[in-house]
Amino acid sequence: MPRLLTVAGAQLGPIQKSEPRASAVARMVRLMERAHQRGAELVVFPELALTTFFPRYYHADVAEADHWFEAAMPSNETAPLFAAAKRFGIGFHLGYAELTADKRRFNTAILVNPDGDIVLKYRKVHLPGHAEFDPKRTVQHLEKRYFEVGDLGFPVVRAPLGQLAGVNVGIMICNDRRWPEAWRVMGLQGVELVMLGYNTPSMNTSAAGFEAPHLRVFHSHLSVQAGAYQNATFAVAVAKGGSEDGYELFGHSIIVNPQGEIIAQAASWDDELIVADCNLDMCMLGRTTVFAFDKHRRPEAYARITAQVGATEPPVWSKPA
Ligand code: CDT
Repeated sequence: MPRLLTVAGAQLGPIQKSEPRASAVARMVRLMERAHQRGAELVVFPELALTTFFPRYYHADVAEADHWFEAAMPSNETAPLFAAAKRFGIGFHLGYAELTADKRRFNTAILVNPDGDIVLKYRKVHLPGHAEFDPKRTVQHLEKRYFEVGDLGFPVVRAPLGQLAGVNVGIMICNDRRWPEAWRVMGLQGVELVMLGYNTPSMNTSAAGFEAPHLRVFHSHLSVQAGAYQNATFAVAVAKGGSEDGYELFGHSIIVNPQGEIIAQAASWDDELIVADCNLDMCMLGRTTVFAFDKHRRPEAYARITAQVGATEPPVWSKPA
């Protein structure tokens, strides 16, 4: 019997600044119902799925942004998601801004099973953007202001999902997908399904230079497809899309197989489900051949990966005397 899991990516259209959480949650519950009708056993929602992508807004006092954060999970406002999971017998992945009891702030995502247990929690490690207001930018990207660097590493857990007794699942968030280190740390834990939510603007508005808009989607897909292939895992990469109060997010959610092929892709910038039957046995080909890590990896040659952060200049070549 193949190890089959039917997975849905639940892309969200824009969430305006004025849209209350209750409204976003109602949209998400509708997507869970439709996912269930289409046979999905797991629904993946985007990064910071309950609100607009608030790191574009500057608050001098960080605590003024706390209304964008969740101090409890579930809360009264998010409880309908947990109830829907139980009603439809479906697991879900949710990205949200987490405010801890001791006032620490993280960009977090969780995997919840149909019983309402939080099976896995991840806090974003690679925070893009900047910590201070940048007058040169047309849009701020203040993740470094509002969030601490995640302190949970890149955990993978073997958990029952759908009809399967155990699936190796991991979570990364948005910018993490661009970093091969994140994928490999999960690959080294035998991950079979990476869930990742993102909010990526269509334009790179950093003052550092022009980036052609069509390359933005290319780089996103390139990163997810390479990460999945090189670590022999499925990946579900789910976006918010469309214009949030005039700021465009590029959508293009995808599900990718362990060969790096896109097997489902969103075609709108609205609330949209993409669904794929994932045969997890497909992970075996890569991990027993080209990417049989135990046979082929050479960690003794990789010391720089953990010893060094920034790039250094190489030695200058000179002609032997
Ligand atoms: N949310 C998030 O991490 N967004 C970033 C934008 C960075 S611009 C290259 C991302 O990597 O998509």
